[in-house]
Amino acid sequence: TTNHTPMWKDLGLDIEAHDALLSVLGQAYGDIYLAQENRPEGMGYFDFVMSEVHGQRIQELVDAQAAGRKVIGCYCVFVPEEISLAAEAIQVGLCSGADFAMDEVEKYLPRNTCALIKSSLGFKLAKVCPYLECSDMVVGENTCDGKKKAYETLGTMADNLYVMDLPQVKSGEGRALLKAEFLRYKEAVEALTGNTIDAAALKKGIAIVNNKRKAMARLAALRHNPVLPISGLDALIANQVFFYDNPVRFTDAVNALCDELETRIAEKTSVIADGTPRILVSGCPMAVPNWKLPAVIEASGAVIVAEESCVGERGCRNLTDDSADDMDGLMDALVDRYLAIDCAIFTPNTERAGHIKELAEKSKADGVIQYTLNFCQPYAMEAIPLEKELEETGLPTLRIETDYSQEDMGQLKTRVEAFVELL
Ligand code: BJ8
Repeated sequence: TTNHTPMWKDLGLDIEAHDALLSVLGQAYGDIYLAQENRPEGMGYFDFVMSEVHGQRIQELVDAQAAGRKVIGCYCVFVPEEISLAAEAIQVGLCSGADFAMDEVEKYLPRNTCALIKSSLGFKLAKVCPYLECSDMVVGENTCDGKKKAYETLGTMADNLYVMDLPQVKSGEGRALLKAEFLRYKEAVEALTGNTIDAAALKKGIAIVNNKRKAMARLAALRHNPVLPISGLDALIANQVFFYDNPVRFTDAVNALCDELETRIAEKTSVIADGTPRILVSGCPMAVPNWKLPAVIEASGAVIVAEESCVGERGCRNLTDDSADDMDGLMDALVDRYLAIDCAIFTPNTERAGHIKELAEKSKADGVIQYTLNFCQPYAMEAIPLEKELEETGLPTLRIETDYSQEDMGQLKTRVEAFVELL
């Protein structure tokens, strides 16, 4: 294997802290992922990508930069990768799925801030994220209050932060704001890259991202089968890798995996025994390496068959209509596609309940686990009426609020096991 340390040093990473992070990550991946039985062979690709998450992929980004391309890091599925790609930029998700440098973080953010936000700042303060350090531009978005205020703090530490405003209401005015912000983003990306985006380039960007989302929709649909060809944990890794891999190569890998899963279904190769309770997980996004709750669920004798999450269906669900041939038509199509995302920061956010019910039905879920990060008001608030609504349709639900620490593992296991036993 290549020694990536010189590259990490060049990026300004704290090598010692970074080594510690990688060893924890590798250990967790081995314990949670590689220990699973009867995995599809196609997961080998994702195992490799995960093993090289700070290595080969970063080398690719650095090489692309040497060849004149730009890297854009982002924290939310509202940042349109189609536009980034249209300017030949590479867009990567910035994970924020682990606690790091929490003592330092709490000098800048209140203790009662969600783990995802704390983690994003922790990775910056500890200098352990090569994606963040190699990004030419980092995009923050005005979604929840915690994130938008934390970006003000991040902005004092990074000179390449670009903040995208987002509507909170899906009205005509809200749509106009999103369109104006996507146009402003397009200009910012053009200025960053020196490339002008025309309709043909945008169409190409839309096609690449549509294909990636189509592959994920195919994977999601295969999990609806009673013969379950893949675990929820493995599907989650595909959903997580979605955010930082080369999009075309990723799409091919997911489609190859899906071919294999189709064969598994035809041959009745299931990863579960008949009667295993099927769970839909709904709520906050799970960024790498946040595998805590899924690992607990799948160790408790249940299996996850769908994620109603931005790292999952909410993020991938809709395609962009690419039928227009002019810039304005394509931008409108993009705005419509993104405005359909039913994130809890919107008010009202009535479509989400329908989506969860539909997904539960399609995936033949026996129960829904609502996953909320501690102190995440938007998802915690929605969880209460959602629980009522789901239970009225006969779907048992469990509300979990947790963070990235291991402190509540015992309690988490007990609650999940008790819920699974009910199903
Ligand atoms: S579109 S879900 S990726 S904002 S967990 S930071 S909401 S306090 S992540 Fe999200 Fe975009 Fe919406 Fe999706 Fe705030 Fe809650 Fe923390 Fe959250």
